[in-house]
Amino acid sequence: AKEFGINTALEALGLNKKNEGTSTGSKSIKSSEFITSYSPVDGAVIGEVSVTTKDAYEEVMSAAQIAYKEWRVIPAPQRGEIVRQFGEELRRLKEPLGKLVSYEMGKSYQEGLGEVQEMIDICDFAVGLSRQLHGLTMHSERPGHRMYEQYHPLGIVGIISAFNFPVAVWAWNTALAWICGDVCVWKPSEKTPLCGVACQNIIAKVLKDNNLPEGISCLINGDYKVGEFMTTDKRVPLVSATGSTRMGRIVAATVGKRLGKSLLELGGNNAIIVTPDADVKMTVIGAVFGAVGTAGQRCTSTRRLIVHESMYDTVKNAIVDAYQQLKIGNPLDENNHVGPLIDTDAVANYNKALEDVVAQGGNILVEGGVLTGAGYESGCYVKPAIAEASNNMEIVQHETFAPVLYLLKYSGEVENAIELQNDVAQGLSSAIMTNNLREAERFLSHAGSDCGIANVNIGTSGAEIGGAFGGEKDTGGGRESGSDAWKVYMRRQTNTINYTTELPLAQGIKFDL
Ligand code: UN1
Repeated sequence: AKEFGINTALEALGLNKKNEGTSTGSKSIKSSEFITSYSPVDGAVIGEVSVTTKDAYEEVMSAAQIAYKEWRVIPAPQRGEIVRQFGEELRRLKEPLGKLVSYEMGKSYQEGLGEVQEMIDICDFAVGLSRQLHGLTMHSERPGHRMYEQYHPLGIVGIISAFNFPVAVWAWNTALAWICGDVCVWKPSEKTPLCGVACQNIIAKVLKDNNLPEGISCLINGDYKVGEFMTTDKRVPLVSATGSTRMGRIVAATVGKRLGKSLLELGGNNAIIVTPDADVKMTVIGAVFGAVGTAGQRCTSTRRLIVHESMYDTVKNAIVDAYQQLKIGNPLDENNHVGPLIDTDAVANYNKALEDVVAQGGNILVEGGVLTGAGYESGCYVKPAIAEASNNMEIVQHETFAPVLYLLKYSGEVENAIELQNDVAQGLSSAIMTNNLREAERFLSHAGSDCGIANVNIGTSGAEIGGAFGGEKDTGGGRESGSDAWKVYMRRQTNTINYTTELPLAQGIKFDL
């Protein structure tokens, strides 16, 4: 790691061997239990982050409650100015933060930088949005009455994020929530806690430079038990959670029980449909990046390739050829395409998927396997694999967070492919490769893809921040990031004002005194 400048990056981000994982901004709350962060790149210990105790959590909540009262009355464009400064700091620290993401999570340095770029982009988006938190005006049915709606902040927003996007997903949530007038408490994944501390250090400096109170951005750390502090807490009106469908069901039930709101961003089982009119070269680039990028650990990763029988052999051969070119190794070395999985549990899931697909009748086209020897000491490097399978196999229905791609065949019309693509529990991302306008439009129509994201001649991963991001069914239904996703971070109020000296009732009801 030294030769890739990791120590310099850690220093630039204010990280030490031991770091407090509970913070209200510039103030940290001490605790004696620590999580150790190991790099999947080389297995080395990067540092330790302390776990938030219940008492420390209470301190965080007090600070957040006080901060909210101050923050919510600062005009939104001025809150936008704070987010603008945060974006500037991210520009300044893009390289060290991108490097830390790559080293702690294992994605390629290019993708680490891409993640920080998503943070910068959402900040820019939020700054503009801070002057556009529009409500509608309506025409009242009563004379001399005015009716309109406005959006007010919600309060404390809890953010639970996953290891695979250890910094960007927090930024999508928090940048919008801040301009909306909310304060945020973030629990990063216990697998990438240093990314959390690094981000908190960056925003803490901005808040301090602007003399803002402690509590606008808070950090807590630990496993699901620390997450439960927030999901069960009535003081947290919105919990935004990214992770597995299993986790999302628990969060939704717990938050729902107290009638809180949850924003869920859960698993995907994303497919690319390849029709007879597809451009094969584009298909290969989109599918390979989608399947092996981030070592198959994006919720938007391509898991299934649904290929028309007339194209099947051509596409199969081209993809298998492309897999032979893949270089697997240290993700900080820009010559490599594929880095490690997050940990050895993920490697076990990968192995299990490859066993299962064979047991369920699949045919391995590109052999998988765990790499050993020099450069692979962490035990987390695996070979991206491809299996011919059918959609109804249990393993194909399941999201395995690893670079395993299933090749499926369809015949006849594009509707048959759409049916296969929709026939899974998840509904996040989908794509079609075609130069045929009719096929593309059928895929995008009411009767087309049932996913939150549907792309034409682009793969399933790598969405821009400007659109609403999220999906249906087992993906949880939440939308984050662009478009009007900001509305979930606010409460809507309908206002009717009578400027006459009469008091007519709605619906023409007569009530004379
Ligand atoms: C995720 O995997 O949780 O669309 C988020 C993409 C990225 C975000 C993925 N912009 O692949």
